[in-house]
Amino acid sequence: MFRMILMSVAVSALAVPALAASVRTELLLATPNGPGRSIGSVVIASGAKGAVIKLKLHDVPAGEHGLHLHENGTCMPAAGPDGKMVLAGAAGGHWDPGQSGHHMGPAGEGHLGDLPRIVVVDKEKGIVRETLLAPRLTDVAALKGHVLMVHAGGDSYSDTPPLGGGGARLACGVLK
Ligand SMILES: [Cu+2]
Ligand SMILES: [Zn+2]
Repeated sequence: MFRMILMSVAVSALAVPALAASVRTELLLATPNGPGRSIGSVVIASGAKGAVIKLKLHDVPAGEHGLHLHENGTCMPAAGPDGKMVLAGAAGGHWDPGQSGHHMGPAGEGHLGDLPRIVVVDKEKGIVRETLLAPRLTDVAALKGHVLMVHAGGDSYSDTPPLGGGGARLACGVLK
């Protein structure tokens, strides 16, 4: 009996590191010269029902903002298809390991990087204090090296209109 208890303790101790995976980043304003001032930090941890995203942000303009994982690990500006500079454009498009090609929001079957939009609760200080659940993100360690992006506008959770993910890129951070 005693040996069985010891064994089960050993097994659960081994299982803990995988369950406790987390990644984090500091979100920096996207500027024409690259990453600028910090607007706060985000931690993404694995949970029983998916990834748990904890945001502590400040100085975010009032309203709703699209939130996504983007494919690349850089927040530098880059030229868009029309040759014009796009803030944080080098981060690429929404992370889409399943190659769905569709923006369908956190409950859809499109980009895996489509996360719930965020809402500013204190308009004066631009405070965001949210804990969001992303049920489709089961492997948090796989997010490392991708970018977390906050957009200037809200997210339509659909492909139409184009740039329904929130338009311009407001702030960006590489997940570590
Ligand atoms: Cu985005
Ligand atoms: Zn998307």
